[in-house]
Amino acid sequence: MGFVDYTVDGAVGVITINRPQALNALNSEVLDDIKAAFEAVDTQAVRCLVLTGAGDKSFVAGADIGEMSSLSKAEGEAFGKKGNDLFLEIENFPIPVIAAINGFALGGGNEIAMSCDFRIAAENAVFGQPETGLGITPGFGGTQRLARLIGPGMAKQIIYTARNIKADEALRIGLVNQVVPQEELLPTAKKIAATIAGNAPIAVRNCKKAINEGLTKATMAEAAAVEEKLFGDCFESEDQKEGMANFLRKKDDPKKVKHVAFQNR
Ligand code: CO8
Repeated sequence: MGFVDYTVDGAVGVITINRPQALNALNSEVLDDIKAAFEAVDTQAVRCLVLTGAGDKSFVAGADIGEMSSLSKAEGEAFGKKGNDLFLEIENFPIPVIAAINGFALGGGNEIAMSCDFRIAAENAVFGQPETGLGITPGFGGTQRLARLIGPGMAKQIIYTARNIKADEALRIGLVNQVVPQEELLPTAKKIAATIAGNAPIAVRNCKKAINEGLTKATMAEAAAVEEKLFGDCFESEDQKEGMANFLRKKDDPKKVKHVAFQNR
């Protein structure tokens, strides 16, 4: 895929948006390549993904302003839908996706990061929704995901002012989970991904579904029902049987404790 690289290390996959000459800005072709990369992931063998940008300056500096500059109303709506459809696919991707933010995450860059399960940032990361300064609204989910992540008041201030924020502020307001030096970014994200990949894959997937689907429900009772169903489903898995048997063996005889190599079934 032209603008995207994909590598696999054990059960962890790394998808790298690779258009550094334009700070990894998202044009239609890049969006198509990201979509193809996600669709090519073997979600049985790979249990967690890291999404990052090529180079040490930019994660993604937004949607491609050159491509957007001459769009008609209908074309603008279609371009927004193309991004939104892809970012929904990422948000609902069956295995977790961690954004490793290695620099600018502006506009569509912040929006693709927010469609991931959580975000780890390098110290040089810069976040923002510059759209109102360009005469548009955030169009790849920014008005929706930013408000849900950091609360409507903080999201409105960031979006209306089009002000960029640095990594420390992003950490303080809950946009990212952790900030690390640039050289530690990928190793940190991959280490977290490997920890996730070591846990029971069906349980991890069901946790992702339970949190995502539960948040769409209007009442806690409806959300709890989502959790109950996914919790119940785990009891059909071999991994639940082995995971719990391992704990019980350990109670009988601590020497019987072993690392559970979950089988994803
Ligand atoms: N689109 C296209 N090209 C870009 C973009 C971009 N978003 N960002 C950077 N580039 C290009 C530059 O044009 C430049 O190319 P060239 O070398 O050919 O001139 C190259 O990348 C390097 O950039 P700079 O020389 O500008 O690098 P600086 O270090 O001086 O500045 C910045 C870095 C501050 C990140 C600066 O490039 C910048 O402000 N970029 C634009 C950031 C931005 O406004 N992003 C938001 C775009 S809007 C958006 O994402 C909306 C999403 C929803 C769309 C919905 C559709 C309807």
